[in-house]
Amino acid sequence: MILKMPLLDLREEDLQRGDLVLVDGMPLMVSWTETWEKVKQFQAASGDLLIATYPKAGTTWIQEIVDNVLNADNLNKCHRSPTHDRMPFLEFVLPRNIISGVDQLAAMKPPRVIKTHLPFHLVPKSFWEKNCKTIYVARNPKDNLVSYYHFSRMCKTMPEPGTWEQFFQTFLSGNVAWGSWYEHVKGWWNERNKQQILYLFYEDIKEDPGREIRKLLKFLGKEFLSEETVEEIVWRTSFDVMKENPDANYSSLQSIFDKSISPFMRKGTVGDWKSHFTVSQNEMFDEDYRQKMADTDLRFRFLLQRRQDA
Ligand code: PPS
Repeated sequence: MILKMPLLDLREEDLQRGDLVLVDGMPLMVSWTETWEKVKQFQAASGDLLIATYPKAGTTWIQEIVDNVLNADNLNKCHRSPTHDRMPFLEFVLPRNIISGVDQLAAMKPPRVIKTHLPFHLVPKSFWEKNCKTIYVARNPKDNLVSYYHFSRMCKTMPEPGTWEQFFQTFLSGNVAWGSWYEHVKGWWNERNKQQILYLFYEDIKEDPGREIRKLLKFLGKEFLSEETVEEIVWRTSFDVMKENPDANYSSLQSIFDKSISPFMRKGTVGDWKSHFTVSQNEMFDEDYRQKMADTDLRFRFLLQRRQDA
């Protein structure tokens, strides 16, 4: 059963930008902490699939790809409901506690596909006790930052981002919802070989979605999908097609998102940071990146060589 979000029940006064508070050391919107104990106690079931990302790293894209892969026998099933109802967001809380991710998941028969932005160390332990598979997508931090900035401007329940320069500094300090990008991507990277984690990169999917979908098929034990079906999934989950798909473009959250400020499906490219970063911001960022990434072999691509189909 799918427990749909009753979005029409939302009042404008419910949509206040929340301040951040620390939950187990991670900054989160204060209203989202109401279900935090339930999130921690969440019981994953064997076969549940976790999709984990830092915010704005390509979550919705990989969710749509995964749903297409799991419903490859009848791709129309991907239109059964919008993303947030098909694949609930574990730690999500609507204002006034109208519904939460844990409520939605409780009403859903396993195996479920579950979205989270939690850093590895805060993921409920039951996922690892039940040996659940996780797909993690990471995106280069410059584009991730830009996307996070525009999202914070248009999403009425995110903390106020301030100016571009202010948000740039806030992102570097890690005092954004779900915490530091650096800790997130490194935390998951360090665990990737200890649990069943497929670690993917936004830039790789952009460069060659068919290749990355085949990695996913192998991980999920579905290598038998035909080349033709993979090509169809690539097409169905391309930026332009998803942008027009009301079940995948978050148009159903129009009461929370102000698309006159920025659309959810904004640009979907690699390298948009170049049109935002000043020269001095870029130098500062590179130095900070160099220091914070000195203790890892995790590497990112900030630009793609090949022409993009964006
Ligand atoms: S969220 O709110 O954290 O779940 O957002 P998330 O889905 O992680 O990230 C949104 C960004 O992903 C881009 N996007 C895509 N890029 C390429 N192809 C496809 N199909 C696609 N779907 C979503 C979306 O445009 C956001 O990035 P920006 O850079 O802002 O455009």
